[in-house]
Amino acid sequence: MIYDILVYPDKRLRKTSDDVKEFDEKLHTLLDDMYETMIAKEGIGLAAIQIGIAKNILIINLADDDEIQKKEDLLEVINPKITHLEGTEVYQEGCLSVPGYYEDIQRAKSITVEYFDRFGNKVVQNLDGLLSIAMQHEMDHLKGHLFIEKLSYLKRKKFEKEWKKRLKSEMDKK
Ligand code: QAP
Ligand code: CO
Repeated sequence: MIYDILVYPDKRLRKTSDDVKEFDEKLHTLLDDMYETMIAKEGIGLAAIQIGIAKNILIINLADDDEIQKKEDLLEVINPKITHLEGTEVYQEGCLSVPGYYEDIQRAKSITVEYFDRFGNKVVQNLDGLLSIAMQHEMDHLKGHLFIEKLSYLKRKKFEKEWKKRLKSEMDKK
């Protein structure tokens, strides 16, 4: 099932998500639906809160060197915690909940993250490059945060002005 994606400034995106307690069939169906939704909307990452479900669940599926998004590379991440951050890196980010907007964002370059897979097995990973950026971006969603909150004051003001204009023109269309 393909869900609708919540779009900024939907207040539900600001909710803090809760830990998953049961690694059951219901969780597996939700993960499958999140994957189907992410692929349908042409995303590389999705947090459950973006479809209105306030659970600590996210998925990431980056393209490989041949620019193919392979399901075998899919990361299913439940109840993640960052235990180490190192360095800084700037990357031009986007978000399915802020469609059409992209801006440079600074984050840690590499991280150590601990989480559970769909079966409740614990996973510890050191991440670098785009995976590290994507994990930090998606984990922000679980705390109710969006990447636009990291913009400088002036860039945020410009964004808000453009976003309002766009929402208004979409209203006028209807
Ligand atoms: C998060 O982002 C991310 O504006 C995932 O019109 C960001 O999947 C991971 C998307 C930066 C790594 C680096 C955005 C699709 C998808 C749009 C996404 C759009 C259509 C964004
Ligand atoms: Co996002």
